[in-house]
Amino acid sequence: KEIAKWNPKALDLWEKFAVPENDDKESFQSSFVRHVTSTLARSVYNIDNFSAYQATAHTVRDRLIKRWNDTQQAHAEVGPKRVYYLSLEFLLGRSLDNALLNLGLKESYGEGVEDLGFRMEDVLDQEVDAALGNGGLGRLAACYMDSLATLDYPAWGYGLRYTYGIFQQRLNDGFQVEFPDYWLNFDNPWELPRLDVVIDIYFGGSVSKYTDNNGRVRAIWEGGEPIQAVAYDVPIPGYGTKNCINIRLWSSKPKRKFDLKHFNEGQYEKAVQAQMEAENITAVLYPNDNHMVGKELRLKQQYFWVAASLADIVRRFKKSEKPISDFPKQVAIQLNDTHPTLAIVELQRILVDVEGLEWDDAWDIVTDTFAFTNHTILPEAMEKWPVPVLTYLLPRHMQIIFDINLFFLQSVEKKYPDDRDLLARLSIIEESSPQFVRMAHLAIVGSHRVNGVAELHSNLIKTTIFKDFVKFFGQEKFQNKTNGITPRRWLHQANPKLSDLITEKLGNKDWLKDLFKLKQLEKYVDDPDFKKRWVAVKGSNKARLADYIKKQTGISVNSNALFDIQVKRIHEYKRQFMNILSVIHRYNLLKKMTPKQRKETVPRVVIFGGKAAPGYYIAKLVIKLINSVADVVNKDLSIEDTLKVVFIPDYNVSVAEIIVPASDISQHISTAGTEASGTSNMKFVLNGGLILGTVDGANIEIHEEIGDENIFMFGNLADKVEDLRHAHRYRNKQMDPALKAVLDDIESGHFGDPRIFVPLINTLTIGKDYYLLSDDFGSYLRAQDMVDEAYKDKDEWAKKSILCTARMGKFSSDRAIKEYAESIWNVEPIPVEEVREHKLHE
Ligand code: IMP
Ligand code: B1N
Repeated sequence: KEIAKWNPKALDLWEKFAVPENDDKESFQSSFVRHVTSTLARSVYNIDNFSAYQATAHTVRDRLIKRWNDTQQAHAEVGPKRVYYLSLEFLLGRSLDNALLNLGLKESYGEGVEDLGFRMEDVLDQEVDAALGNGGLGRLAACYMDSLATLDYPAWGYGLRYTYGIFQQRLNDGFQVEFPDYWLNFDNPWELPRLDVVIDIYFGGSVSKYTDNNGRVRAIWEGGEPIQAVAYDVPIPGYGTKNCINIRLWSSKPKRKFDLKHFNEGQYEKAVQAQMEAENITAVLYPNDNHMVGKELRLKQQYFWVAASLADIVRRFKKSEKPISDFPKQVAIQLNDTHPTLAIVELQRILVDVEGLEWDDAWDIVTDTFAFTNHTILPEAMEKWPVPVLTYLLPRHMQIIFDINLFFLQSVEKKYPDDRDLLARLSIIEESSPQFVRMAHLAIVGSHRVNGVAELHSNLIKTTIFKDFVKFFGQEKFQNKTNGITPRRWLHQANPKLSDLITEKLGNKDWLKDLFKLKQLEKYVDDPDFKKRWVAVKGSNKARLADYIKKQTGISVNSNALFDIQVKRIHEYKRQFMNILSVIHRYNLLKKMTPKQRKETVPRVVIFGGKAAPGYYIAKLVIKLINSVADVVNKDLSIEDTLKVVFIPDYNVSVAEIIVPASDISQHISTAGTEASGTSNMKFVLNGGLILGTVDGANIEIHEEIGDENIFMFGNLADKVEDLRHAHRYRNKQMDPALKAVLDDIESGHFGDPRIFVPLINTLTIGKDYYLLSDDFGSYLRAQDMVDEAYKDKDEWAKKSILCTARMGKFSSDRAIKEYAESIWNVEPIPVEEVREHKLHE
């Protein structure tokens, strides 16, 4: 508009030379060659698969940028309420295949790249994962961004641009070793550096009081040396829409490159020290899942990120020139766990100290703006920060937290006079020495909605960790939003053959935007031809995984065997230990069998994958035990290929895309009440794999949807867990004999030097068996037997597999996002195309 005022002809030129939207093969090839020669400065004589990937990626990037611009412009013109998803983790994985599919370019570009002498498969395989997350929580954020884009919501994600993502895992003698994930080694075509979008972030400094013109005492915080937050934008294209949303990732940078005084004195280390400290902030993702490690640098990451994000959000709001009281009408902020809780304090600080609002008016705006998702009830995952650390890093914020707590406790006191215990339990401050700030309490008090991530979990938080808050605030504040997954990546992209078969049967691709449409597949469960094709797709996915296993581990597996898969972060509560113990049990049975009996048993390939946090000693021992068992079992010719054990190294999103479509059975066997939801369970079932699982998290709702016959459930229920734990403490209970035999077997040295495994075995024997392996082992083995029996009837199994997929509609992240939008955020879709057409017709 500015340009048009100055030179009316300019707009025509802009239109004329706008990036072409031509999506045919030839346009792709012309762009590909241009990028090879200009962007990469290579030639036809000097191009390999990696350059082909880069040229293809840059071609797609051009299209993404156009959509990004159109979308952001449309939103700027309409000025809708926006939703901001604050997540310290975005586990995006690869982008090229996803963008090609979401933009509908896969076919034409595939042909285009083939003509040029490459295979799309090899090209796609060049990309390194963007692995800025640990596990479920980070991947959930990525699925939610896909759904927000696909459903045309005006949404932004905010996170950190870690220089190092989650470590790469390799195995050395069966032990996990970690290697840094320097994912930005080559240029990253999926980000748009906004080197001009820079925000100064302060730590430390001091707070002073002054009296303003109205005679009110106000606080002003003057921080120490600023550190710069630089924006990098990651475009997220929706499927079957031109909407393209944004994840803004902040990277830390020193404000001054080096200290001139030290530099001039020749003290070069000192001169660059500030620079290094500033760059450290976004250097590395903390590699812990469901576990808090109270490192100061982590707290600095959290504040750096929320302060930059809020400054950006407030700036964008102010462009609307609406009164500040309209803030919650324009802005919804979702807190992905407690990691961004300081955003609550930062907004209160901005409103009171900078905008000059009265405390109560500011606080109403704050609480109307924020909503908080809890993802775990494990005590070791609950974030709390020492008051002394907060006081010196963020003195003004600490004062504000004390004030928030004071006013909150006053309101509690008013409603429940003389209940000191209640006050202590609800307090944001833990009165220990030193004091701690309980971030979950702060998040609840500062939000208008709190939600869990599956029915059971949402009920549990209301009756356990947040019980007193429900009593005070009432039920309405506490909701459930069962997690979901995007069918675009987790079926269409990861399992192209199944996707094609479904599309052929249903007559169109509408199911990719309305997953309940899969229900129509039920019509075909007894159609022999369809069943045959369904089974063939599973077979080819298993063969693909078998190839991958051979390449990665050297182990040959029979793809006709039952593929039994447990892939997820290694954690005691997830009980991979119980799984490998049951494998030993199976192995011992197989050894005792006659050849005839062995012939009649179902051969199994038991597949494990997952990273252990580098400091999690017991979890690392589990990996070692799996590999030690694998070494013995896989070499043992006497069992005649009836059992193989595989640990796939470096499990990540792109490896998951190969593994998930290939399961017959996947295991989700957490102690009841410990896995908030789980999302890989949804991915496996969506791809026609059955579940062997406990009555926990989203397993329960999957069971409800797909029916009793199509899932294998076992184990004690969540409401029994506490009692069982107590029983352990007061009675030296008898261990399940099968379990005892297996432990004896390990201790006999059958799987290598048993001394290594002593601490692991002690968690069950002299430890308290906190995760109740002994209580569930018997029913686990019985459930395993039922799996074997059921697998013998191939036809029935095929039917179960189809019904699984057909009944997974509920678990689309589209459903989850619509629920958030309607009952928490109060935001509406903005169809970008309609806005643009409107504009053009004006
Ligand atoms: P921000 O909201 O200022 O961060 O801008 C994000 C993006 O939205 C910009 O890069 C533009 O693409 C778009 N945008 C922002 N303001 C306007 C506007 O006034 N008109 C059209 N597009 C805008
Ligand atoms: O969040 C997922 C759930 O499906 C899983 O059940 C749950 O375990 C997972 C601190 C976490 N909860 N808490 C974390 C991750 C990193 C960290 O530093 C906690 N991850 C989960 C999605 O709802």
